[in-house]
Amino acid sequence: MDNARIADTFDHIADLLEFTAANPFRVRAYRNGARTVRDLGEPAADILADENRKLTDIDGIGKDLAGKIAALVAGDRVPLLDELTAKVPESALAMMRIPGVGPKKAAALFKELGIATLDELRAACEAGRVRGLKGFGAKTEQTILAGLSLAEQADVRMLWAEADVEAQRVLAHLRGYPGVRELEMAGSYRRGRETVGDLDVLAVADDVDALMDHFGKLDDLDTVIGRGDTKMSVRLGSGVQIDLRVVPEESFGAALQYFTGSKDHNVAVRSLAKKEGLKINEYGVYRGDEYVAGRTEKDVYATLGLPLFPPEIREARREFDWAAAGELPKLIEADDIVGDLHMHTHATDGRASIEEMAAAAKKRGLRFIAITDHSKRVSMANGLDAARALAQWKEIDEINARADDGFLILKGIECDILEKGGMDLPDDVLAEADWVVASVHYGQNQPREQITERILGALENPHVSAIAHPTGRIVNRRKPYEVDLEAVFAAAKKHHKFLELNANPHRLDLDDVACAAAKDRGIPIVINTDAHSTEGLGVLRNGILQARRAGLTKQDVANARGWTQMKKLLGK
Ligand code: DGT
Ligand code: CA
Ligand code: CA
Ligand code: ZN
Repeated sequence: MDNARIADTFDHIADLLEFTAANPFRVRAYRNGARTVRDLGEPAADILADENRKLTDIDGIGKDLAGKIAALVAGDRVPLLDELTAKVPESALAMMRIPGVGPKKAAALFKELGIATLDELRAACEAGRVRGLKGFGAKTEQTILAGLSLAEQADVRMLWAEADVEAQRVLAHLRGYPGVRELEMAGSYRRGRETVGDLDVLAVADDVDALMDHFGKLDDLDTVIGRGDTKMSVRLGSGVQIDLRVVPEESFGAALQYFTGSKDHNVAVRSLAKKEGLKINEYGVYRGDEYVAGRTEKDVYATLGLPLFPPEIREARREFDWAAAGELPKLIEADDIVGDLHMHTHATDGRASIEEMAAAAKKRGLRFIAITDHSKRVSMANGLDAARALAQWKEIDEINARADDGFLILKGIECDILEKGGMDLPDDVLAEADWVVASVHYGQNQPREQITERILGALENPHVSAIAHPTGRIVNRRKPYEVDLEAVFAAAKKHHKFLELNANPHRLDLDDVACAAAKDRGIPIVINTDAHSTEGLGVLRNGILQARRAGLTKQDVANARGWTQMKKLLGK
């Protein structure tokens, strides 16, 4: 079992423990364990296999967790997990992922109303039966109903980043068969959508049957859903479905174009073909019965006078207008990014020191970073008060003074926007920072006017540089808070502020549509990782995909510039 799955298992155990009202310290031990394993940076199995090393040498891994990791790696059962699973129905667990429910409320719903499925929960809320429970009200019922649709969707769509792990594994496995001549992942995965329903892989092979046999030998294969002459579908243990299609060489480009989608994009392509007297399908482009193209995607689009659209913009939004005008944007790439302006250190809830974060960022090719630990309102994360923030910035000055490599660390902070409005730290403190990202972490259920006012207030503050994760949404888990984005755009524009595209695959906030809208209004986007560890810097690619889906170019992204240029944009 790999680190990600071990971490998921620990999170799952923590969920179950919470549901059964276990000791909170025990719950936290599993949560921390999950995080540690997820960020390990090398397979836990490798450490276990090395007789000179011990898992218990790692911070946060005690004897108990180490034993469970060993069991999971060996494929053994974990008795605690079996015990807990027997006590809590899986469907009841799904309830606690609904925003506003949580483990305690889920347990109450289960024990007192006998609600064990999302369907039953919806019915109970609609019938007004839930508001009678202690700790629940009519408002809770509404929140639950709103969250239910998200929870239901989360059951069927995985995050792109999760799909990526499986996609890379499947591609590597298929490449292991020597008779593969072409291999490409298509579908929503290739388009970089934030969530992916299933994986669609295309291949050209010397021997279709042999390739399918090989596909059937994938590690962690759960079921073969179906197998025909050209298509085979399987489900993995992780629940992911994969459709493999093996096509003739002369159809590969046409198939790749077709199965990359999106469906709406393809509908538009087909109607353009029709106007040209051509027919297009997954086998090729045809004039009557005559095959005219299909070997590559480029050929396919070229027969229609269209450019090779980057997959990320194939959503039937603006790509055809851009093509008609000959103005396809040159989309931003990861290498264009030179600074990362949102990350945490172990002063708050991060795991590494300032210098470790800087060294890791430098290794990734960045020229500058901002350290933005939490402010004191986020007490759970040991947020910084004025004195600690000032001390940290003094330390940063010293580190910068010692450095001889031109790498710059900005004195930053992720300052909370208080529930009642206003910033969590006084202006004279914020004035000492180079860079301030302002965040709404609390009071996310406030009415639209109130949340909007809070954010507008932050944008008016002369020391604030950007709004972090501006809508607060968590993909598949939590809807955006109510906010008037148009008003936020207008204020950001007026005060020369940036809006963040938070690259964490769970956030991706602003999303592609909102980023495109911000671009239209001339507001620079800053793509940040919000890393809590050195590995966390790697999520930049998720942000880049989302930015590309928004049609952003290097010019639209603030941190594709050096810090001097960024300051100019901020009017400093
Ligand atoms: P997903 O899996 O729900 O995240 O989204 P996709 O886009 O990967 O959709 P999927 O797996 O159902 O099909 C892959 C691509 O195949 C899709 O993006 C476009 C193409 N496709 C599938 N069915 C149709 C169809 O009925 N008409 C057209 N024009 N294209 C289709
Ligand atoms: Ca798909
Ligand atoms: Ca599919
Ligand atoms: Zn943060």
